Amino acid sequence: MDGGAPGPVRGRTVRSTCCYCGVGCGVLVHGARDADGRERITGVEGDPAHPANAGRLCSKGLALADSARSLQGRLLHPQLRGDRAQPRRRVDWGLALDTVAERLSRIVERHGPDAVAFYLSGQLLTEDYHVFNKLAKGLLRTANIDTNSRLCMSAAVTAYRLAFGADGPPACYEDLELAKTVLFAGSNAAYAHPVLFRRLEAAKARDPGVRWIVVDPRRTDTAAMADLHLQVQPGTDVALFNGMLHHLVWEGLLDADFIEAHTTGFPELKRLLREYTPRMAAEICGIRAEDLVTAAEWFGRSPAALSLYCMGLNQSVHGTDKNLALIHLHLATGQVGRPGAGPFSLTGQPNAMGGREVGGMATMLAAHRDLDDSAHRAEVEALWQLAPGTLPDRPGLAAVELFEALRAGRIKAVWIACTNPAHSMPDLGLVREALQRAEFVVVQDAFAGTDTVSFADVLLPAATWGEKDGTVTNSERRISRVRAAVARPGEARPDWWIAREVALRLEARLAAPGAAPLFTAATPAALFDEHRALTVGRDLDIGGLDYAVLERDGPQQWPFPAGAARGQARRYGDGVFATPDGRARFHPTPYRPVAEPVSARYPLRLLTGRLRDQWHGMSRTGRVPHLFAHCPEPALRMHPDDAARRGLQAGELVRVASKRGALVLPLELSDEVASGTVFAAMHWSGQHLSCGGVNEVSLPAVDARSRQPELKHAAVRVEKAAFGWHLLAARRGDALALHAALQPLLRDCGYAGLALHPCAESTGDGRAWMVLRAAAEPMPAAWMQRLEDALDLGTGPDTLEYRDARRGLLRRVAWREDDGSSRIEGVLWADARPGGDALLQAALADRPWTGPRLAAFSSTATVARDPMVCVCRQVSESQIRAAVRDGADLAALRTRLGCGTVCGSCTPQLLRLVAEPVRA
Ligand SMILES: Nc1nc2c(c(=O)[nH]1)N[C@H]1C(S)=C(S)[C@@H](COP(=O)(O)OP(=O)(O)OC[C@H]3O[C@@H](n4cnc5c(=O)[nH]c(N)nc54)[C@H](O)[C@@H]3O)O[C@H]1N2
Ligand SMILES: Nc1nc2c(c(=O)[nH]1)N[C@H]1C(S)=C(S)[C@@H](COP(=O)(O)OP(=O)(O)OC[C@H]3O[C@@H](n4cnc5c(=O)[nH]c(N)nc54)[C@H](O)[C@@H]3O)O[C@H]1N2
Ligand code: SF4
Ligand SMILES: [Mo]
Repeated sequence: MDGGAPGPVRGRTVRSTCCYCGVGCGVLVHGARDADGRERITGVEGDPAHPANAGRLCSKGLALADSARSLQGRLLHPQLRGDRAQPRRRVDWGLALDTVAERLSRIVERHGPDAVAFYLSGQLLTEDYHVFNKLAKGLLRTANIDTNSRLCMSAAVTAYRLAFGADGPPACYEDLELAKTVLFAGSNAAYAHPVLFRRLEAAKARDPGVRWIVVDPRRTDTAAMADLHLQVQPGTDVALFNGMLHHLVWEGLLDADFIEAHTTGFPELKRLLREYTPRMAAEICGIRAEDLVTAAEWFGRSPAALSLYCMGLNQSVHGTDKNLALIHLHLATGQVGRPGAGPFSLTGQPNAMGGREVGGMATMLAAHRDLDDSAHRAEVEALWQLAPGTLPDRPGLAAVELFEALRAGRIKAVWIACTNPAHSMPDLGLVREALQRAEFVVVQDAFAGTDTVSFADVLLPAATWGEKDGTVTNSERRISRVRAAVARPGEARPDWWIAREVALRLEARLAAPGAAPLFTAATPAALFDEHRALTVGRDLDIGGLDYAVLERDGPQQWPFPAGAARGQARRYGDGVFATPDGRARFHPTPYRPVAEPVSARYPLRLLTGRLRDQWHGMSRTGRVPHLFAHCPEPALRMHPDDAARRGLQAGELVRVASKRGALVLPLELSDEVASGTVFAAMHWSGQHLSCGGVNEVSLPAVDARSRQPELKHAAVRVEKAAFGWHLLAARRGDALALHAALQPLLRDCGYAGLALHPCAESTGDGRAWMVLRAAAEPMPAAWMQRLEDALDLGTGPDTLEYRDARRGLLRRVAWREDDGSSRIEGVLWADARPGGDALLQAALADRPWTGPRLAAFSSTATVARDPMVCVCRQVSESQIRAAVRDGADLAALRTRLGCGTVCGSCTPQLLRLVAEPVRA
C-alpha cells in the first residue's frame, strides 16, 4: 500500500513551490540520503526560473529546509481509539481506513449524508481537494464540505462573482511593476506577501512617481512605507471607498464610456453615494477629509491604479460589501483589465485558488459551477458518470455553521484535513465543545501536536511539503507543480491517497449496483486530468494544460484552453465580463458598523493578524528557532496612552476578555495601534500558550452572503492579570524534544508561553534555547516535579540551587564546560514576582561565565527586549539603532551590518528605524 508517488530524488534537486503564502514562489529543493538511510531535505533556494519570485524567497521560504529537518513531532502512523476515555493506539493503515469507512457509512445509513461533514484547507493540493470534493458531493451526496478558505477568501470570491460574474482576480503580478497608484486595503503585504512586496519596492524605487496608499487601522510595516496612510477606524472601509467614489463622481473623474458600455447598476449606486460626502465618510473612518480626497485624486487621476487587498477587507461581517465598494472604484474609472490596473485580491494560502477552482467548498460545485443550478449539476453528473439527481442541490453548511451543527448534534461526524480549527476558528470554546460532542472525529495532519489532534478518534498521518506531488494555484491564477523531493517518512501518505482509499471502501458499501466507479484516477497526474475536464468551456478553462505542459513550459496561468500556447495574464481586457450579458455589475454598498459594538464593559477593539516570520498555528515555522527571533513572545499590543490610563506597564501580564472567553498575554506598548484598538497575532495556540490563542475571544458572526466570520473585530476589555507566582525557565538542548516535554505543562498555568531562541552559534544539530515564561498561583509540587523532569537541569557539581519552598522560591542555574570555559546550560527562576531576565539574557548570549557563579542569583535587573530585526544575518534592533545614531541610512546599514541583504523581509522595518527620530 502506498501513495503511488514517483520515486524520490536522491542527492539531486527538485523544482517545487513554497508551501506557505499565496505568492507561490518557485523553489529548488535539494535532497540527499543521510548516513542513517533517511532521505532529507538539505537545502531550499528560490527558483530563478519561476515567474512569481525569480529566485527570491522570504524568511519563511528560506527556512523550509530547517522546518523539515527533524521527524520529532511528525505523525508517522495511523492511530485509533475505540472510546474517548482510552488513549489512541497505533494501528495499520488497513484498519484505520476500514474504520473510517465503516463509521462514516453507518452514520450515513442511520442519519443521512448530511450528518457527515468535511472540513478542509487551502493548503491541500488541487488533486487532494478534487478527491475530497468528489467523495463528499458525488459519492456521499452531501455538500457539507467546507474549508478554512471560508475564514480567508470567501468574501473575495463572493464579491468577484457578484461584480464580474465569476471568481478570479483580473490582474497579474506584472501589474505590480506597471501600477502608478497602489492601494493596499487591509493588506500587510510587507509581512504576508513579502516577495510581492519586494517587487513593489523595486518598482517604486525605479519610478518615484509611483504612489502608495495604505488603508489599515494599524501603522504596519506596509503602512510605514506608504505615501499616504489612512489609519481608519476598524470596519469602516465601505464608507471610505464610497466617499472616494463620491469625490470621483462629483469631480467628473469617471470613465463614463466604460461605465456605459460595460457595466450595469451605476445609477442606483450613484444615488446611494450622494450621502457619502468626503466629510461624512471621513468622519465615519476617523480620518481627515483632505486625506480621503487625496486618496481619491491619486486613484482617479492615475494612469494605472492597482488595489491589493486581503484579510482587513475579507474578515468582516460586511466583507462582501468592502470588496464590492473597492471593485466599484475600479469599474467606475475603467481601471480593470489594463496593464498595471485592477482590483487584485491577494490570496493567503498556497492553494486557496485551487480549492476555489475545484469547488471544494459548501457553496460551490466544481469548476466555478453552482450547486443550485440544475444545468451545472447535470454537467458534473455527466462528467462524473453519476445517475441524474445524485448531486446535492443546495449549498451545505459553511465553516461556522458546520461547527455549530456539530455542537448541536445535527452533524455526527467530521473529517478534518490540513487545518487546525481548534486554533484558527472564531470562538474556540464553541469549536472545542463541538469536537467533544461529535460522535466521530477524523483528523488528517502531518504533525502530532496541533490543538485539533487531541480530539481525534482516528488520526491519519499525512505526507507534507517536500514529500508529495501535485499542483497549486497562486494569487495570479498561476498553476505550479509541487514535487516530492524526499521519501515519505514512516507510514505518512499523500492526502489524495488517504481520501481515495476511504472513498473506495465507501463506494463498495454505498454505491448503487452497476454504478460507474468514481475513483479510477490513481495518480496526481490522472486526478489533475479529471479536474481539467471539468473546467472545459468554463471561465477558468484549462483544457490545454496538463502535467506534460507544466513539465515542459513551467508554471501557467488560467484560463489556458485547448490550443492555447500560454495562459491569459489579465482578464476582462475586452470589457466583456463573465455575467450573462457580459456586463460587470455595481451593487449598492451602504456602510454598516462592525458586528460587535464596543461598550463600557468591552471598550477596546481587538485587531488580529500576522507576524512576519510565523505561519498560522506554527506547526512548521514553530520548529525553527530563528523564526522566533523577530517576535519572540506572544503579546497584546496597546497604545501607550491606553496603557497609562489603565495603569499598565510594558511586559506586564494582562487579561483580554470578550463576551465569549478570555486569555492572558504579556503587554507590549506600541503606537502602531491607535488608541482604542489593540492587536494580537493569530499564531499562538495551545502549542505555545496556556490557552488556544486569540480566538478564545473572537466572534463567530458571519457575513450574510459570503458566510465569512469577522475574525478581526472583537470588542474586548483589558485589565491587569495579577498572579502570586512567576516562573522563568530556559534550557539549551534539542529544541523539539524540549517542546514536546514542556508543552503539556502549559495549560495548568494562569499564563504560560513557550518560545524558541537560536543558540548564539548554530551548530546545525537542532540545538536551541527553549524559554518558558509562566505565571499562576504557586504550582503544586507534582507540577514542579514534572517541570524539573522536563528541563532536566541536573543537580550535579555544575548546578547551583537556592530553594525556599515556603515562599515558592526556587533558583537554579546549570553550567556546562565548553572549550575550557563554563557557559550556562539552563536556568530556572521562580518567585513571587517576575524576575530572572538578566540571567536569561546572559544565558542566551552564551558567553563564557566569568566571576563567581553565585552572582547568577543576584542579577535582578530588568532587561529591555532586543528583538532580532534581520533574522538572516542576525542583526538586532539595538545594533541597528546604534548604527542609525552614527548616521547610517539603509544602504549603510546593509553594507555595515549586512541586514536586509538576504531575503529582504526586514527592509520596511529598517527604513522605519532610519526614519525614526534618533533616541539617545
Ligand atoms: N508571515 C505570514 N504570511 C502569511 C500568513 C502567515 O500566517 N504568516 N498567512 C497567509 C494567509 S492564509 C493569509 S489569509 C494572508 C493574510 O494577509 P493579510 O491580510 O495582509 O494579513 P493580516 O495580518 O491577517 O491582516 C492584514 C491587516 O488588516 C488590518 N485590518 C484589520 N481590520 C481592518 C479593517 O477593518 N480595515 C482595514 N483596511 N484593515 C484592517 C490589520 O491591522 C492587518 O494589518 O497572509 C498569508 N501570508
Ligand atoms: N483571529 C484570527 N483567526 C484567524 C485568522 C486571523 O487573521 N485572525 N486568519 C484565518 C485564516 S485567513 C486562515 S487561512 C486560517 C488558517 O488556519 P489553519 O488552517 O488552522 O492554519 P494552519 O496552522 O496552517 O493549519 C494547517 C494544518 O495542516 C497541517 N499540515 C501541513 N502540511 C500538511 C499536509 O500536507 N497534509 C495535511 N493533511 N496536513 C498538513 C499543519 O500541521 C497544520 O496543522 O486561520 C484563520 N484564523
Ligand atoms: S513570499 Fe515567502 S512564504 Fe510566500 S511563497 Fe514566497 S517564500 Fe513562500
Ligand atoms: Mo488565509
